[in-house]
Amino acid sequence: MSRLIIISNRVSAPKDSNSGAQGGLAVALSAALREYGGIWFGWSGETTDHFDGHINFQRNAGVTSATIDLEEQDLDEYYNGYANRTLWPLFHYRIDLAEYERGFAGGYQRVNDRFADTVRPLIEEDDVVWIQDYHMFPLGQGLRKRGCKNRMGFFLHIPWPPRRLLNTLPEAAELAKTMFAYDVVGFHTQEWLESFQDFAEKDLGATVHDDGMIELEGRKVLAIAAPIGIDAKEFIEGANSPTARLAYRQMKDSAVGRDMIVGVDRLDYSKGLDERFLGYERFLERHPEERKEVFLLQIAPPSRGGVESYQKIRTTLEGLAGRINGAYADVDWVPIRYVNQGYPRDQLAGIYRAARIGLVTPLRDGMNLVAKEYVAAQDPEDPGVLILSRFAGAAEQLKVGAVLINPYSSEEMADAIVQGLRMGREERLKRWRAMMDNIETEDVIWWRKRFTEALMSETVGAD
Ligand code: ADQ
Repeated sequence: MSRLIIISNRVSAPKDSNSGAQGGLAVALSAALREYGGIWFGWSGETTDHFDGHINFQRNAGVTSATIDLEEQDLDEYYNGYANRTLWPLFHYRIDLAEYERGFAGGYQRVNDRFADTVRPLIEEDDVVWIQDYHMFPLGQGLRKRGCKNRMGFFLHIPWPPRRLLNTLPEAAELAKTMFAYDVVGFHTQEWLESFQDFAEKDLGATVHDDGMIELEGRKVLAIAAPIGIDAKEFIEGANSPTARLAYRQMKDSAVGRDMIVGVDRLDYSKGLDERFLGYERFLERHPEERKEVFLLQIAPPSRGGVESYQKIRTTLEGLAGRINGAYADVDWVPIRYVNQGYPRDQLAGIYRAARIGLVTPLRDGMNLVAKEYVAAQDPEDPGVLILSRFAGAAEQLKVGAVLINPYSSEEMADAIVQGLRMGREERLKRWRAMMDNIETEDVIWWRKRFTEALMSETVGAD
C-alpha cells in the first residue's frame, strides 16, 4: 500500500497520545496517516534567522510530522503577504481588500520552492502526495519540476472565485495553471468547482470533459467537489461529556430564562460579523417585545493579527457591540455578549446546545464547520434552529433544514431571528433531522475517503 505525504502550511499532527484537542480536519488527516503510514510536512509556526534546510521530525500517536522554520521575510511576504493579504481576500470575493504586490508573489513562490526542495527527498517512489489549501498552489508544480512523478492531489479549503474576479490578479493564469500539476483537485462545493472549470475553459483554453477531467496542453486533472464534514460521532459524544454538560448548565443559568443566540467564528471579515451585529440590531429595533427575552453571545477569537484588515475588523466590531449595547442595554440585561477567546471543543459543544439559534452568516465561506458543529451539538429532543448564510459552502448540504438568509440584508436576518425564536418543536425537529442525516453521513472521514479514493483510483495519474 502507498504511503501518504500530506503537506499543509501548518501541521496539526497530534502533540501527544491525546488527540482530543485537534480539530476535525486534523483528526481526519491524522487518521489517514495512521492508516497509510507516511508524513505530515509543513511550517513549524516558528521563525529562524536563516533557514539552513533543517527538518524537525517528530512521532506522536502513530503520526510522523516533519516541520521547517521560516524566516521573518517569508512570514511577511508569503504568509501575511500573498496568502493572507492577496489570495484570502480575493478568493472570498473581496477585491477591495486584496493587495497585489510583486514582492508578495515573489515571496510566495520562494517559500513554495523551499517547501519543494525540502520535502522532495522525503518522497519515495510509491508515495501519494496530498497538498492542502491556498498557501501551496504551486507546490505540485515545484515537485514535478524536481522530478516527482508520484500521484498528487490538492484540496482547496476556501472558495474558488468567479473568473471575472480572479482575473484581477496579475498572475491569475499562472496560478490557475499550477492546478494542472496535480492528478486530482478538490473543492468543497459544486459552485467552487464550476468557477474553476469556467476559468480553465475560458481563460486557459482547457477542455472540460463530462467525467470531471479537465485537459490542458496534454495534462489531465480530475476536478471534484468533496464537501468536508465534521467528526460527527466525536462531536456528538463531546456534546454529552461532563465538560459540555457543565458548560450547558452554566450558560442556561446565566441566561435566566432568556433565549440565547450564538455565533462562533475566527475574527475574520469573511465571516460577516459586522453584518451579523447590524442584523441583530435591526431585530432589536423592529421587535421591542423581544428585547430582554434574548441575547446574542458572539465568540470570536482574534486571528492573523499581523494583517491590518484584521486589526481593523476588531476595532469595528468593538465599536458596533458598544454602540448596540449602549443603545439598548438595561441594568438587568445586555443584548450582546462579545468575547474574544477560544474555548475547548467540549465546552463549545455545551454552549452550542444551550443556544436556541445558531447564527452563521459569512459573506463567503469555503464550507463553514461551525454550522455543522452547532447542529451536531443539539439536544435531539429539543433542537435549536440554524440560521445560515446562503453564501457559505455548507448551505449546499444544509439547505434542507437551515433557515437560509442573505447576510447582506439586515432585514432578512432580523426576520430569520424572529422565525427561529417562534419556531415550534415539531418543525425544529424535522429540520434538524434532515441536517443531521447529512452531517452524520458525509462526515470528515467520508470526505477524506472520497478524496483519497479518487486520488488512488486507476483512472487518474496517467504518468
Ligand atoms: P475556518 O475559516 O477557520 O476554516 P470553520 O470551518 O468555521 O472556519 O472552522 C473553524 C473551526 O474553529 C471550527 O471547528 C470551530 O469550532 C473552531 N473555532 C472557532 N472559534 C472558536 C473558539 N472561540 N473556540 C474554539 N474553537 C473555535 C477554513 C475555511 C472554511 C472550511 C474549513 C475546513 O475558511 O470554510 O470549512 O477551513 O475546510
